Amino acid sequence: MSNHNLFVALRDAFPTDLDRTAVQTDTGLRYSWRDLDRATAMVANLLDSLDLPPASRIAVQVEKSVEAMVLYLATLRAGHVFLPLNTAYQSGEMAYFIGNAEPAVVVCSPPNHGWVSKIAFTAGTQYVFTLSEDRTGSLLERAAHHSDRHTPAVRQDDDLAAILYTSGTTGRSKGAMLTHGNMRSNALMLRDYWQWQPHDVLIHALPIFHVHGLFVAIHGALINGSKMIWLSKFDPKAAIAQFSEATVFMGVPTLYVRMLAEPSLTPAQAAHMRLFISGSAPLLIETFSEWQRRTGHTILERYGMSETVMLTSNPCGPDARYGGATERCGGTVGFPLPGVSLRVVGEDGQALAPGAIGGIQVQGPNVFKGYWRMPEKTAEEFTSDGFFKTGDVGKVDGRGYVTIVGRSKDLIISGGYNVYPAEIEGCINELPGVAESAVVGVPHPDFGEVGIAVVIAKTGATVEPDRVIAALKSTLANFKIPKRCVVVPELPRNTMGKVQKNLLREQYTAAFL
Ligand code: MLC
Ligand code: AMP
Repeated sequence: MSNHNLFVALRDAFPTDLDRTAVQTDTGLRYSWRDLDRATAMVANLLDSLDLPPASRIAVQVEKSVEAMVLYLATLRAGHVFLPLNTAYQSGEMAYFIGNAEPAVVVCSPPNHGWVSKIAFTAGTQYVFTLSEDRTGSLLERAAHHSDRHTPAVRQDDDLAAILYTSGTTGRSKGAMLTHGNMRSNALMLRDYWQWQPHDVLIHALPIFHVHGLFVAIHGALINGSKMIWLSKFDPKAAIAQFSEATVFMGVPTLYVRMLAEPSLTPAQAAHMRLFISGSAPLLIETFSEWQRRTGHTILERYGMSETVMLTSNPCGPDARYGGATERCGGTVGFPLPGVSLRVVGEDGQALAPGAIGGIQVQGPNVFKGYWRMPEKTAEEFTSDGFFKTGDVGKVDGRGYVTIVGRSKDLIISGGYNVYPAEIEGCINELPGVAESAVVGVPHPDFGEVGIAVVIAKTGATVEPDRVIAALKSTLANFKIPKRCVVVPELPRNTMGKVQKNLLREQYTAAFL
């Protein structure tokens, strides 16, 4: 029986010369391919020694470091299921994720050990380790006692590799279950579609708790045996300075906007680069065109989701499936990737003709297995013929280019992070004196889109906008906090009594411009 463990596919792609540099960090560290192999073996052996049930969840909320990536790879290697958590999540949010996923192991930053371990042990977690970005903490201390050789656990395509929590439009977050097959097929396909070469060097500037930084970027480099230049935190000057040593950059639009503000961004500085990729949020055509003007490079925009990894991409080279098209068409997210079926459907679920706007549905080896312990929710999100309803609204033109024009899900994408208004409104509505609230997304020059909270006070009560914001800051991850709060006498409603968020969006559309 062959081993379909994603780790094996990544490990098989390591270069023959294992002493070459695999990762070089902005803190001056250098890791060879052999270092990655040995370190992942040691952590995998530690996990094996804990005698966990197969496919245990390993929940991780730590600062970005190469060791955090090693922990991810070691989790795959040991056959467990990785559950990455945004470092901005606070205790209420963490209690939900840990309670819902019931991880056997939780790894957190040393300063958070007190409150995180309390939550974890209450939820039945057996082991809580710490891992700091400076390579200290109990995880590595314990791993140091283990062998640096390890035989990867045998896993099949359908076995779980990771759970990514995505917030729900109503109710709580859902854990998207991704399999070894989902991720391996996507990584191998992108290797060809984006024409990765072994001499490529990726600037890794994104956080590693979401699909973009954790899967697209890391798998992309590893499955090509390509080196990574690792930035612990995105800094536009530092990223641009690395262009002369690198060939591939991946970012959310905010990263491109911030780099465009730097005078050091010039065609000469970008001359060594091969490919700039953008995704996770809409890339404004202004940013796309300005980047072309300032660097001579055309950004390749692609589209994906936690539930599906990558779905569509503008071409890197000629795409034979679309008459050899090579144009990276700004404002579009390109073509469905090889192996991905994408259709646009109307209200009645029937496929629409080219150019017509409707709901985007997808099918392919990359599409997830379902939501963790939510069979009904999973069934709702798939059609009877097996297509996943993305919740994005778009169209496909006559040439095959897909454009996303909106979302049917009530979602704000701020700097590449998803913020669900329902969750924020739920918190605001609990505050003293609040009768009701509506959170809407409005354009923002840096984050693309940010939330504004529109609040109604109860009769006779006074609600201070600053207090609303302060109260939210104490319970929610910082990127979810609305950038403004206004208290108004009433909300616009339709004849059914439903709040007309489109009118609120229009009213506040220029609030940050
Ligand atoms: C930070 N802040 C944000 C924010 N990030 N506010 C709104 N939206 C965001 N994305 C706020 C903080 O709350 C804080 O506010 C202030 O900005 C400064 O915080 P910071 O941590 O210093 O910010 P910074 O480091 O500048 O972070 C900005 C950023 C980061 C753009 C670098 O948000 C980022 O890395 N975004 C990438 C997200 C990502 O990887 N998405 C991929 C999802 S996968 P205050 O008030 O506290 O001072 C996906 C699928 C796919 O979508 O297709 O890829
Ligand atoms: P997440 O659930 O965090 O993985 O976010 C996925 C969502 O991000 C998708 O459903 C889209 O709404 C959005 N998204 C990803 N890439 C793009 C893109 N290139 N353009 C517009 N929206 C995007």
